[in-house]
Amino acid sequence: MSEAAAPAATGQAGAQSPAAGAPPAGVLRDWLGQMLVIRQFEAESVRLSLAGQIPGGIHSSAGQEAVAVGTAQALGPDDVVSGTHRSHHHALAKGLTPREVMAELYGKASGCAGGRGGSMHLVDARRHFLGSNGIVGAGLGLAMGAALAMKMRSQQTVAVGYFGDGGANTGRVWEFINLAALWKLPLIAVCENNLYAVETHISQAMAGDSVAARASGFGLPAETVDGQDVLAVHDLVRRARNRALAGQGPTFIEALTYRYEGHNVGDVQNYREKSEVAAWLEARDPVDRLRQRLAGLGELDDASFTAATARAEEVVADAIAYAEAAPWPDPASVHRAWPAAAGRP
Ligand SMILES: Cc1ncc(C[n+]2csc(CCOP(=O)(O)OP(=O)(O)O)c2C)c(N)n1
Ligand SMILES: [Mg+2]
Repeated sequence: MSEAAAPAATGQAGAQSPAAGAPPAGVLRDWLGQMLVIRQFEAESVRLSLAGQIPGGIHSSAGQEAVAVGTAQALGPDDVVSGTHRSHHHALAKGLTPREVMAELYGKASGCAGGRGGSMHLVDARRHFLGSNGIVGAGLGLAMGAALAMKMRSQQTVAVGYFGDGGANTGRVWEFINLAALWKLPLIAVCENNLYAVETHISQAMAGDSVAARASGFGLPAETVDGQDVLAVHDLVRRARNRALAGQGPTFIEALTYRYEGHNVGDVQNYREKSEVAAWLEARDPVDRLRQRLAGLGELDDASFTAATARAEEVVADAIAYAEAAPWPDPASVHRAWPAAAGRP
């Protein structure tokens, strides 16, 4: 399998000089801030769901922040992103505001989908976020369709389609990969391999050496990346985007990552040991690793990290206050399929 259950420490603690071509410290501090906002957003969305404030299902992305931020930061503003059922991090990293996303979780009119969708139907056409998606593996097909449109229109843009290790065990994912490779579409397929599909560990569900190895049979570049290392993700997506813009077609990325919460709110998690979660937090946490990298460069002290954490808490508290005060959708508008708030592609 792609990854043993017990993680090896691969952090960059103690690094003393910036890697060649690495973004400047100010940029990395911004990425850290984004990851802290996502982490806090997820903690609060789980808390509010348990408290009955948020209707519908919530799938926390805590632990997977570096995949979303590293990917989004390698994209241009007109590049398209298509998500999964676990997509708060994808949406926030693509530029949807915590206010818009939190209001959508609450079902309020000022949510990014006008309160019609909730967590699994986040959408923002103006920011080219095609949406979270409750159908496992399907979001990649939307990204593939967007990539086909881009190619037909000779646009200098790419489409990113996310899916999970569970999605990689569905036939549709490989139908999309097959056509994207055949037609050399500007698609970046990002598999977030967090080791679990609901309660099933990947070792019980997936044949072969890795998801990337499976993908390479379709004749496209397929790489595995440490999804807890935001710089590694960013570098790989940047290269994939350059390939796509040069007309060289799609790239397949398997990002090795981990979810700290259960599959969804309410999951009692009797299929894994608490020690496994603790080991990932201890050795591979993406927030901590970026913090350690910046600290090793002399670019982040403890007080600055504490201040960044406090800022993230403020941003999310403001989003919750905004969502709670926001109006409900007008029942008279229920016949409209696409609320104005979501924009039109
Ligand atoms: C087509 C389809 N089959 C089954 C489900 C039920 N389901 C929801 S999430 C999930 C597992 C997804 O696992 P993975 O793709 O690894 O994503 P993760 O939850 O780990 O982010 C399943 C089977 C679904 N939503 N859609
Ligand atoms: Mg999974």
